[in-house]
Amino acid sequence: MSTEGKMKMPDIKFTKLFIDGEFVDAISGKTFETIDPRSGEVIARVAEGDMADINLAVKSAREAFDHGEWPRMSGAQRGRIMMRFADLIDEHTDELAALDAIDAGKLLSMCKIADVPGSAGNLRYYAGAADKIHGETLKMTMNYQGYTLKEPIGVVGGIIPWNFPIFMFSMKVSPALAVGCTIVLKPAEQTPLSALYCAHLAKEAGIPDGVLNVVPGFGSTAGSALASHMDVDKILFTGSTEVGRKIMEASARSNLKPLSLELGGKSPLVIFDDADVDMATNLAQIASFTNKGEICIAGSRVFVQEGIYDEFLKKAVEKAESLKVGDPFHVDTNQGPQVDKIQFQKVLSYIESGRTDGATLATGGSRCGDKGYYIQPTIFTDVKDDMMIAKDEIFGPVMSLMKFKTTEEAIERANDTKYGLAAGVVTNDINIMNQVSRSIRAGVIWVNCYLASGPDCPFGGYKMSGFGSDQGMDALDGVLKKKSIVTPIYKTPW
Ligand code: TXE
Repeated sequence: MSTEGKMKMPDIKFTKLFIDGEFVDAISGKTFETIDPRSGEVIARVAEGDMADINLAVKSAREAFDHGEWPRMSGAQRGRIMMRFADLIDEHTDELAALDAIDAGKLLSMCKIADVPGSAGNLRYYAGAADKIHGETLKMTMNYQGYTLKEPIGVVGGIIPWNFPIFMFSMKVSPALAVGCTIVLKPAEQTPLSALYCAHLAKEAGIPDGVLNVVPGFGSTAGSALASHMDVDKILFTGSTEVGRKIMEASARSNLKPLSLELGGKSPLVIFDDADVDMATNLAQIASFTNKGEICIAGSRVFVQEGIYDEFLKKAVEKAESLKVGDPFHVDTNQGPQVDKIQFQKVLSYIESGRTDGATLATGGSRCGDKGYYIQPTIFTDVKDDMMIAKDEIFGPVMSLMKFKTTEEAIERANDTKYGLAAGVVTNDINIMNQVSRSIRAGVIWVNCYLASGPDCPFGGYKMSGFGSDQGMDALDGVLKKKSIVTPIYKTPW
């Protein structure tokens, strides 16, 4: 792997918990390592929050919500501060992009053009909405009238994964800040660095102390303490279906806090005979290999109609083999390392299961090099719907290719999954387009594109992919509570 064109490595400035506007050590004094997936070496030691620190952070967020200025200032004022926060993120693009690249193995180039500006974009979108939150007037009966008031739900707990660290941070924090909630956010243990840097920028932007707290730590300690906390009014979670279930249990056992759960996926991409094969190949590559396949909306079940199957396979293999796997800081790299050793081994074991279950390896299938967590872009053919590689979320660069005959068959097989996060359809036939997009039970359907999104595009799963919504005005509703207020029209009869 060439080091030519390598970028300057980031300075690691923020490694402590951010509670009540200050960077502090964990009460236990413990720290944990965050690892560079290019080499397996330690980048930095980060303060390890657990239940005691979560308690402190929730106390601070509670105080800021119950008595502080943030929920009480006008939406326009909050919006102005959030705009400043967004500007600061833009100004620090190089540092933030490098932090996500080194912590998660993400392409530096993508972090610079997508993840970091997208995060500033999320803040700006909701900053613009902060002064446009209205209730309704209720006519009611002869003697009474009423109105609804949309109020911030309270203290929000955010628990986020490692595949889009800064972007997930902004996706959870932005709507909550806009409506006047206060927040305790637990970043993933693999990738705590950009969230801590953002906490520093939030303070610089003027977000009052206690409004945004960031507590790195492990899921079973810090995450679970947040999900079980009696003083947390809502959890916004993105992660595995398994942990989503644990968070529901924690809510049920504590204060029945409502949840928004954005969980796993195993999304289908359905390509019809009339598609332009080059375009379809590009879309399949984007769907399966973007962010090294570590993306919940990956379209890794690729169904191709029989008429173009052979041509598609040939081109898809050529394309996969042309991808350059290597240092994500290098400008020419297309795919970096998997986030950590656990993920790396998980992906390799799925590849092994594909082999033993009888699928045919068309390309890839092995690690790259002997250092770091790099895996070749991999394509399996002869995949049966009931094989593990076709059913489970692999979260790695593995495409399962399947042939189909009719539209009805494609729809049925595309829906034959416990998940329902996303889907893609590639065709020029408007009738097929309409039929397939209405028939697949998934939260977002891409027609002749894949992964295209924006802050105004609501996003949330069907089935075991969760419930609740990220992005769009729907995410605002998730952190608001609607209250009805009723008054007599005439003098009260009592
Ligand atoms: O996710 P976890 P992991 C899927 C993907 C991946 C698998 C495992 O298939 O291979 O999940 O990844 C916190 N109470 N996705 O293990 O465990 C944890 O600390 C409260 C899909 O990293 O779900 C982290 O902050 N919190 C996904 C967050 O939950 C807990 C993105 C996610 O971790 C907790 C990532 C607990 N008991 C993985 N246990 C997507 N939908 O995008 C863990 N956490």
